Amino acid sequence: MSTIDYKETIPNNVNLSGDRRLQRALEKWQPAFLNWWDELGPEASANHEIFLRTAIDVSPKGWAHFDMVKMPEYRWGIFLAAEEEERKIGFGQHKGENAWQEVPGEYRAELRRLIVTQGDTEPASVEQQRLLGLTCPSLYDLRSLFQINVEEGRHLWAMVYLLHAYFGRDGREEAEEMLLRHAGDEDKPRILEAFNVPTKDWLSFFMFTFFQDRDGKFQLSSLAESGFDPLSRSCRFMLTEEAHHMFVGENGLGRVVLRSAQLSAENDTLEIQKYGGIPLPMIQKWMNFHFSICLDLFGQEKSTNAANFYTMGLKGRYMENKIDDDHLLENDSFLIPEFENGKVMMNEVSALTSINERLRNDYRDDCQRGVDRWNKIISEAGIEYSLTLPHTAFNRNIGTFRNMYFTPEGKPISKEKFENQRNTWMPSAADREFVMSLMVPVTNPGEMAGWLTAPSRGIHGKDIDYEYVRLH
Ligand code: BYC
Repeated sequence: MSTIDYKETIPNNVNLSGDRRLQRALEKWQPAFLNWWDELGPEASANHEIFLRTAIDVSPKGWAHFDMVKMPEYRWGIFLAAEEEERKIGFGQHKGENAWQEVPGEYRAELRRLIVTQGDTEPASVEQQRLLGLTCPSLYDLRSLFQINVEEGRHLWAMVYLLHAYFGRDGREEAEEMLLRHAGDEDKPRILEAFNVPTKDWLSFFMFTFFQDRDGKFQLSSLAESGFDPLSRSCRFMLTEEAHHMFVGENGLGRVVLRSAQLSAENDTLEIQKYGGIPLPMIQKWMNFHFSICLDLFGQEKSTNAANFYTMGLKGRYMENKIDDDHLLENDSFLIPEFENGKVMMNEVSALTSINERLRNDYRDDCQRGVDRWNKIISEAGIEYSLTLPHTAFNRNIGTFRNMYFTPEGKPISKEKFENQRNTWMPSAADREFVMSLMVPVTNPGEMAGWLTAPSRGIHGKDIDYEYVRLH
C-alpha cells in the first residue's frame, strides 16, 4: 500500500476511503486546518507559485515530485512508511512481542500525550516562521522556507491522523486543540517552551532549522522505535523530510559564516557590521541562545516519564537496535550532570531514568559535527576564531540547572552577574535590531543578500538563478 492516491480529497496511503467514519472526521478537520494556514501560515504567500516537492511514494527511492505549486493547493496528506512484516517491539518489558497495530489500553494516556506533544510542535514552527517570507535573502531561500512550512503542516496531519484513527473522541478533541494553541500566545501557548519564541530574522531561522529541527530528528527517531506501529511508521516517513530541514539550517549557517569570515579577512577585523556582514561573535550569541533553549526540549536529566515511556515500549533511544545491550536497562547506569559542592559533577544514575539525558548527549554530538564544519570554513578563510557550543548548564530552564546561573563555559555565577553579562552572551536588543536591519528582501532570481554567500548548487538540478518562487 505504498502508492499515494492523489485523487482523494486527503491524499493518503492508509486506505482512508475504506473507513468512511474516519474519512468524514478528517474531512471535517481539513477546513479548520486550511483556515489556520490562511490565518497563521506564511504571511502574504497564498498566490505565490513555488517550486515544491510533494511526496508521491513512500519508498526510499523516488518519493518526491517537484512542480510549481501554490501553497494552499499543496496536497497535505497522510503517509506512513511501508509496514515491516512481523515487526517486533525492540525494547522495554514487551521486547520481542509483536508490534501493536492498535493502542494498548493500559498505555493510552501516555501514548496520546507523546503524540500530542509531537504534533503540537509542527504548527508551532509554522506560526513562529510566518513573517520570514517578507524578508527573504533570495528566492532560493524563500523556497526552502516554504518547503519546510508545508512539510511541517503535513507532519501535523500525520499526528492528527493518529489521534483521529486510534483515540476516538478525545483524539478528535486533541486534534482541534492543535489549531487553538498558538506559538507565543499568552493564554494558550504551545506546549514546549522553545516553540513559543518568535523567529523574526533569517539568522534565527537557520539556527532554528539547525538546532530545533535537529531535536525533531532525535525525538522522531526515538518515536520511530515505538512499539505502537502506526506511530513508528509515521515518524519514519517524517524523518525523510526532516533531513532536508536540517540541511537548510546547516547549509544556511555555513553560507552566513563564510560571508562573515570573508568580510573579516578582507577588512582585517571581526567588526564587520559596517560592511553589511554579521560578525562571527554575534553568530556565537545566536548559537548560545538557540542551543540552550533546544537542550531544554529533551526534558529533565532524571525523568520517570521517560523511564516509563521506555519500559512500556512507547519511546526508545536513538538508534535503539544498533545499541549493544539488553534493551531493558533495569541493571544499567548512565552519567548525568548535577550541581554539587559548587560545581557540575557527573553522577551515576539508573539508565532508565536518564533516557532523556542520553538523547540530549546524542543530540549535542550531532550539533558539534555541524559546528566543526563551520569552524573549518572560518579557518580556511584565514580567520582565527572558532564557534563553540555553550556548556550544558548555560541558560537552562528545564531540569537540574533551572534557576541557576552559569557562564557559557559552565562556571557557576550569581544571578546578578549573569544578568549583567547576558547581552554579551546572547543577542541583545541592539544585536537583534542590527540583524533585522540586514533583513531586506532580495527577490530577483539568482541574487543574494550581502550577509550570506550563494549556495553551491540549486534545487533538484536547477540553477541557482532559477525562479524558485514566482511572486504574485
Ligand atoms: N517545555 O519528566 P520530564 C520537532 C515538562 S521537535 C515545557 O523531563 P518528559 C520539530 C514535561 O512535560 C520534537 N515543559 O518530561 C522541530 C513534564 O510535565 P508534567 C518534538 C517541559 O516527558 C522543529 C515535566 O516538565 N517531539 O519535531 O520526560 C520544527 C517533567 O519533565 C519541557 C517531542 O518532544 C519543555 N521543554 O520529557 C517542527 C517528542 N520539557 O508531567 C517540529 C514527544 C519537559 O510535570 N515528547 N517539560 O506535567 C516527549 O518525548 C516528552 O514530552 C519530552 C519531555 C521529551 C518533550
